[in-house]
Amino acid sequence: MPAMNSWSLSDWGLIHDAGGRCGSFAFRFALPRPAMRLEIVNNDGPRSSSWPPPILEIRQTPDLRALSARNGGFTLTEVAVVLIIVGLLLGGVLGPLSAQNDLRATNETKAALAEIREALFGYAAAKGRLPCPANPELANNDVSAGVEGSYISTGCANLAGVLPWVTLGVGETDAWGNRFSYVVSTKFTRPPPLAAFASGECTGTPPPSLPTSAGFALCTVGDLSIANTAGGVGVASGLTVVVVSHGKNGGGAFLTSGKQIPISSDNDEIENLLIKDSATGKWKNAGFDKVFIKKAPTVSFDDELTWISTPLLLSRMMSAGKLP
Ligand SMILES: [Ca+2]
Ligand SMILES: [Ca+2]
Repeated sequence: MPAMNSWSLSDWGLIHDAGGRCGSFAFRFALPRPAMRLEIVNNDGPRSSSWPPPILEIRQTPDLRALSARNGGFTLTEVAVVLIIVGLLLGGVLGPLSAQNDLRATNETKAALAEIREALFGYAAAKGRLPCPANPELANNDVSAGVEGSYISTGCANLAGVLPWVTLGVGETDAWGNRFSYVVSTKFTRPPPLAAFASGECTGTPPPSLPTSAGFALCTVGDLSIANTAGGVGVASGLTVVVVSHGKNGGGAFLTSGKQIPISSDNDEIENLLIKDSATGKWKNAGFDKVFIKKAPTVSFDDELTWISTPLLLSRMMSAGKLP
């Protein structure tokens, strides 16, 4: 019989019994594997007078069943069982794989945030100030994308935007491809030497001397804070800078195109994103302005944050010899 590459009618005629007598009338089909040949048998035998003959049985002949077994052919029941097992295995494997991918992305983002924090310490030690946010709406093929915004003697023109990744020399995005939102406390963005304290800053008699190597003094305090939920308990206050990854859901994050992903409906996530102030046209922190939420992930909250407290920054500046 010629090799069969597809379903085809390979033979038809009479099937003889062991004694060589005519048995039944049959059509024989060859499947891609010879071992899986089927016969459609008319048990009425060759004497059948009707055409097409009544098909009474679809079967594999005994010798073909044996051949099928030797060649590893499968019955429908066996195939069904294998498919069920494969389905169970895939479900059991893909679920944990997805969870592992999420965990790896979260850990990569946490590591990126830790690196950003160190870069901010280094920048402050070198420049005597923290960098201004970058314009979040610039696509990353714009020469100004990722570069810190403008500032004057009193600090940054804009206090909220995205991390100035080019200025800091760190990665532009988190593990999900979204930019980090970045909000900084005004007083810590002033360039040294400081010309004058702000109103209410560093009061005392006699007034402290103005720092010459930093834009802030040991008595300067940041104005950003962290809570455990919107309107909830404070976690940290007097912060100089907050950096936010908007997590896997990316709600409110800026893409590398400069477009903002639609905001999440989670009230705690809303606290962490940026909105444009219609009055000033500047970006600012949404919800309670300058208050951010840090808490364990939930179904709708997956933001990752890092921040720098005032005492910690002052300590690093003293170690760097920038503050007395
Ligand atoms: Ca989020
Ligand atoms: Ca807020």
